Amino acid sequence: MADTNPFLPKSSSDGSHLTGSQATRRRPVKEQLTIFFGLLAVGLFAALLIGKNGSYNAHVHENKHGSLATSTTKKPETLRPVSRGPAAGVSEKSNRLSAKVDGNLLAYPWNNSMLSWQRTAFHFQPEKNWMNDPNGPLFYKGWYHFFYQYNPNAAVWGDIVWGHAVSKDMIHWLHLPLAMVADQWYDVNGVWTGSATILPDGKVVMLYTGSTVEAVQVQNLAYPADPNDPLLINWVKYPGNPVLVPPPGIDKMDFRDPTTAWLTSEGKWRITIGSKINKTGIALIYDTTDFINYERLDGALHAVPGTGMWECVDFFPVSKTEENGLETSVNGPGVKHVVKASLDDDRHDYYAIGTYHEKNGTWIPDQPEIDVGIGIRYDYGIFYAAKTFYDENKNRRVLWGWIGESDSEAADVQKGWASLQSIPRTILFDNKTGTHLLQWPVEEIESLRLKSNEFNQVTLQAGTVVPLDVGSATQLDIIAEFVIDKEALGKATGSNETFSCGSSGGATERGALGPFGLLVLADESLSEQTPVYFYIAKGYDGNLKTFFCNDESRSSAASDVNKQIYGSFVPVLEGENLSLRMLVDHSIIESFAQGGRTVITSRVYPTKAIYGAAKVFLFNNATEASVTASLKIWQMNSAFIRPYPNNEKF
Ligand code: DQQ
Repeated sequence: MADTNPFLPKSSSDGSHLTGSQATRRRPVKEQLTIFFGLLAVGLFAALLIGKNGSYNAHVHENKHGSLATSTTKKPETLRPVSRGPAAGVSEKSNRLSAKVDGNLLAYPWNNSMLSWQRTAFHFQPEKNWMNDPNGPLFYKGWYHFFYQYNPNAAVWGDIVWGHAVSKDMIHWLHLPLAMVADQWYDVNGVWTGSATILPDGKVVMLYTGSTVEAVQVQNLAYPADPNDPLLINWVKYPGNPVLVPPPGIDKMDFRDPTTAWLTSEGKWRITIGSKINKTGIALIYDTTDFINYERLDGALHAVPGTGMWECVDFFPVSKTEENGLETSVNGPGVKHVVKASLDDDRHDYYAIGTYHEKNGTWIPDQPEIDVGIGIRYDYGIFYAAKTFYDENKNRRVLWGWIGESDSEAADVQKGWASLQSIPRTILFDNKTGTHLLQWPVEEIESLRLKSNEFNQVTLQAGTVVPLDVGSATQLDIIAEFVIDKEALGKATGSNETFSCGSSGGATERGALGPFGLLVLADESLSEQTPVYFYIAKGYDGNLKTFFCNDESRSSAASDVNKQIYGSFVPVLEGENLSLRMLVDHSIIESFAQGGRTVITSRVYPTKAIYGAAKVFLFNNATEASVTASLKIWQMNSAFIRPYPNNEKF
């Protein structure tokens, strides 16, 4: 089965997710709410329909497991911006949800047992309080180092310093003392995001943004106090800081997040820094020989009108021919370059693949229609401020991303922590599509796999739910393949109706060829469930287009949780089966379709489907096609992330 449609819509009426999300990003709030309530109504209607025609319930599991529509969210949710960050010149750092009905805030009565369950077992998180962006990841003298934006004082954004942890495998982390605190005039308002560069002689250079005493964003230089210390415990801030201040024409609050430096053929180091000019997102570009003095190049590495402030820009090479990562300075034949920007306006990470022109320090996207900020995202769920680094230990490029909460800030305060990091992902150029990257959890995660269950060739008739007996189902690694009935594919009538995950009714919206996939973190009665699924849409022209979605709308009985339907188009090429990998770790679900071409991260907060009550099901909510599924599901061990044991060392 192949999706013959290219990634891009041919016209704006194509209605793919791409077009939808572009439009949505610029829609006024009032219009979004109108659409939201409209969709809610459509969803309820679809749920009613399923109940009415009964086909979903026709299967033998009907009575036991009910339908996907068992507990459609009935209460409207309101997204309320909490303005903490923007006033400080950075993106809003609080989650934005408060559920209101008739003007009253509906706080769910979370108990300690529910909140404790939400803490993850193998994702990186500090022992307590708030975390956001990954900073300066690197491999040094046998240790992986991870730094992160951290509030040591509360479970909300503020008082930002650099947390620090080390690991031998990027999975089993040991917390170290704070690496850098806000103790200088040039970073007293926050030690913000930065990146590491490893020089050819092995020295480590760290560039980071400081928010000064006057809230001006400046770039600062820091380096390890003792290069012989593999743990890099102590850091020295260069006494001549700041090394860069906002250039003319750039607002003092729009100049942040320096990248890892790469070498030019002249032997200079080059970095890029995110900014905006009016509504144009821009990556400013500088050369340096000593990391102290900088020369700004004319123009920009790249700029895209309408995309707003670019945070946490990343720039790195990928190989067109080899299945390994490239060191940041690598250039030449067989190399493409990726630009990624984190859009402050919509809080998503967008990338594009293109060609770097070293001479004038510019980069041109291969396909301007899917340029940075208007095309492909790393992740269609919650995932922001991501950063890659080259891991010389294993010759790979690894991506880290900050995964926020989608519960209420009050619940974060109650549980005493907020935010996770993704499982680090290896990143490769997808030479089959030429447009996408492939993201995949680092192989070390497999060391946590415990006992497994295999399910081979399970037939899922249209409209069925099949329970999978895997025992405890809150820490899982799942791989699955789906083969859809060929006859049904051929017979299905094409339609000119457009589909996108976000504007559909979610897993309850039935088509001839989908949705089908897995229900995770589901209770026995399916009153709580998170469907992760494929949906195949057939156009009038007979072309097939596959979507990969997560539907959080029934993930929790709690009203003060932001429940979304996420997803996007996923290219499926001739000869490929539909394939899926999922990491379930308490309140996080990371899902990878087609080898990591399309990725979705969800945060979900069930109230019943927790501990021993959490279960996994297969489902096929198509009206026509049967699907055959084969899966392997591993229980996952904890990574036992804890403080570094030898505390007297510090
Ligand atoms: N987070 C940092 C900024 C960056 C933002 C502040 C992105 O440096 O732009 O915590 O989340």
